[in-house]
Amino acid sequence: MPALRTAYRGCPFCEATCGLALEIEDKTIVAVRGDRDDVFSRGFICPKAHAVKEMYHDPDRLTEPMRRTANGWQAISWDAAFAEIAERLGAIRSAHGNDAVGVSAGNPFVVHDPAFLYLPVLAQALATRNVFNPASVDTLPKDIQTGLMFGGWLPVLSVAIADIDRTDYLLVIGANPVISHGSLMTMPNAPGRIRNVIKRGGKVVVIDPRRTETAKLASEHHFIRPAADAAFLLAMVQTLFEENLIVLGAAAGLTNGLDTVAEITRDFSPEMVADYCGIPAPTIRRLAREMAAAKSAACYGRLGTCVQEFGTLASWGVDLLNILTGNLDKPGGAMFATPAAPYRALGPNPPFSFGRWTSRVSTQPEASGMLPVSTMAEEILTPGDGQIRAMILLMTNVLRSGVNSNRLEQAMAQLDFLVAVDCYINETTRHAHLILPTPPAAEQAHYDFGPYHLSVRNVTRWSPAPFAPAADALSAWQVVMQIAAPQMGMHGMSIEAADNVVFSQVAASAASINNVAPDLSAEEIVTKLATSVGPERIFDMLIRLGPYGDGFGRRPTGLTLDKVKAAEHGIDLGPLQPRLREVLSTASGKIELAPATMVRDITRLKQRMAINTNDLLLIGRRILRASNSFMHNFPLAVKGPEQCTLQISPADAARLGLVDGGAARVTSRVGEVVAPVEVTPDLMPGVVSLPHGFGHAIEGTRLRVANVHAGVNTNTLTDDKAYDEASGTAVLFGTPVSIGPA
Ligand SMILES: Nc1nc2c(c(=O)[nH]1)N[C@H]1C(S)=C(S)[C@@H](COP(=O)(O)OP(=O)(O)OC[C@H]3O[C@@H](n4cnc5c(=O)[nH]c(N)nc54)[C@H](O)[C@@H]3O)O[C@H]1N2
Ligand SMILES: Nc1nc2c(c(=O)[nH]1)N[C@H]1C(S)=C(S)[C@@H](COP(=O)(O)OP(=O)(O)OC[C@H]3O[C@@H](n4cnc5c(=O)[nH]c(N)nc54)[C@H](O)[C@@H]3O)O[C@H]1N2
Ligand code: SF4
Ligand SMILES: [Mo]
Repeated sequence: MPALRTAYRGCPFCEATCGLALEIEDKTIVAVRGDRDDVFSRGFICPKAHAVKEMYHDPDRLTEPMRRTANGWQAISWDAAFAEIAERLGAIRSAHGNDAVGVSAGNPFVVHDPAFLYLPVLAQALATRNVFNPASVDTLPKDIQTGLMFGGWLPVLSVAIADIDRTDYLLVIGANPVISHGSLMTMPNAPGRIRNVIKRGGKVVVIDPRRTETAKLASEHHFIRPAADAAFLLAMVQTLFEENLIVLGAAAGLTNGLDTVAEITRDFSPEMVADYCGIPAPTIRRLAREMAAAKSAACYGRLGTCVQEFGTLASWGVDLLNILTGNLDKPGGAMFATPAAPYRALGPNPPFSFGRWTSRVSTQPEASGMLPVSTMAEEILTPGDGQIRAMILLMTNVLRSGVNSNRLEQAMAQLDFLVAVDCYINETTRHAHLILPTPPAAEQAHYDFGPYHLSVRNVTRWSPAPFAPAADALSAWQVVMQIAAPQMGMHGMSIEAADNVVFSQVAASAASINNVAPDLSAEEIVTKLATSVGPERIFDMLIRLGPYGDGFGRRPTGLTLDKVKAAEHGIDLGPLQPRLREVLSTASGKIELAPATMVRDITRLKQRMAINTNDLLLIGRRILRASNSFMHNFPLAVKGPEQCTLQISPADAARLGLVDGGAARVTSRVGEVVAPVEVTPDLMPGVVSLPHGFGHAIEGTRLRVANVHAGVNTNTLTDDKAYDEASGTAVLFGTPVSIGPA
């Protein structure tokens, strides 16, 4: 009889960090359950957790490097693949300069895989400005807003989080955590936590153009016109000023620019914005008064306030409300997590970098060293100095996730050299010259580094690998190091040796800030961590240097990675703690309430409000059982009724001659799709919704399950010329479309 065992591991498939208990029989995962003893998730999981099993056993998943040849895909050795990459990248860089090679990291690379720690190594090795990552798809407005208001070099990891477990009033705008399970807000069991706010006697209000699954659990929901959030939130702030409801709380004495905010919001009274938003003025006033009167309150905005025409202004509005109702840094308000392995222990905290350079073609600003993904296609397609001629894709299916995918497809097909670190031959990787597969979550250890910076409770947990990977398998960080090392002049060095060089620099940077003890040297860090390697060594260092850490022996009862590993269900480090003064790192030492970027962008908002069109607007929708594009090859994720439908309100359907179950032709400035119609009162009139990540069943992929549940690709419709101009973020929600029966 094969041995039965239970392996505990965090679920890697979103930011919620749920603990899993995998039932394993020999080499087979027989069941995926929630770990009831997990200190944070307490047994909760969502259907995506089963993807650990489905992916591990997926016969379409690649396990060895593949090379595209005239006769199809051929397996090649890792050595041959790395030799070809070193040579081709070297040649392209010497002929065309460093910016000729671009790097784009996808969602799994930064969420599931510890290799994200090595993205800066690769970017530095290539010395390219053309670096894209998921934050440059979905987070830039929040990142830039947080950076400009609070400072710090990696603001995406210092976002103020709604303290949902203690709040009396939660305003959710443009997020659907009941399906997404939260983003920039780490909270296992989002549905339970939302219900608990109401059970405690609190209130949850949802503002969304769709009556979402979250809206259905909430106390109250209001439809809003897509991209009207900035105007709506500024009108709430205007009410606070007009009715003398401003309280600064923990931010008192720590703000600049309050008068500017007062002046700007004068032009955004509820009466002035009501028509544009689709929310009556008395409702806007009431919500502002309620939020001000609540014992504690927090406003939480996510994708709906980011991937839209006024993402930076909307993100600004979210935190203005949190600050000006006195809820910043207050239990039950908007607080900052205190992670066990803080990014700030990596070294000095340079100022937030924004607009140090701009993209070559459409001059979009850099933020924290990355460029908006909206610029990728034009940077590849537009000839001239600095044109991208080679790309390294790190777990991203950009031809399904990127804006205006037909244009991106043209771009990918034209590259001189395309390398994909990926384990599928999908819509994007089929264009690659080389595909380098790395082990799935079931064969990989992990630490939820990013999510714990954004967590509603301070916790820590190590995820060991349930299975050992094959002897010749390489983890993504090793693949990244093998690509980077020759470009840094480290030819022929072993991965371990190259990693030692990198780590000695990391340790020197960390030691330079003396956050534990002045006598802690880089040598001591390197010596004490000499037996480990890779991401694990960096996590160990950060934990030991972090606020709960052992300080490399100086605080003997403190945490080390070994202690974290020993607690297989995680360690609870308690509720969020006030820490505004520690987090705040602007040049002035104050919260900048009115950064110039936002003040300038107000003119554009006013112009848009003046020419408000009645276009039909397309927004997105996430599906419960799959993450973005890559789970559609798992039978559990796609079984049942068609999920990729065009949702439309009964009024619009009648007006346009569409019937439920029929087909609609949807056309935008850049493309067209034909999608099945789902008529539902859950959509605001004037708004339609399609999920993203679909549109499979094309020639040349190896996705046998996805291809029979193909759906349509909504990013055929999204427009790469539509930006949130303050951040360069592509508009994914709010694309004008025309629709008719097909
Ligand atoms: N219209 C519209 N477009 C959107 C969105 C939207 O809401 N609407 N959402 C956007 C958002 S928020 C994001 S983050 C992006 C996400 O877009 P992407 O970052 O492109 O994510 P996926 O589409 O899931 O593609 C993940 C890729 O990683 C590979 N992969 C997955 N797991 C592993 C693994 O363990 N190992 C290896 N080697 N490879 C793996 C998969 O094969 C796939 O190619 O999409 C964006 N696009
Ligand atoms: N099941 C599942 N979970 C996921 C993912 C997935 O694909 N599937 N993807 C993961 C990723 S990569 C991310 S980034 C997170 C995203 O997490 P969320 O942001 O919570 O996810 P969305 O469902 O995109 O929620 C955005 C909401 O904004 C609404 N919206 C659209 N336009 C507007 C607008 O102009 N204003 C307002 N107020 N609302 C608007 C949409 O109707 C939607 O309800 O989810 C993660 N979790
Ligand atoms: S909510 Fe996120 S972390 Fe939890 S089981 Fe689902 S996908 Fe995994
Ligand atoms: Mo995302």
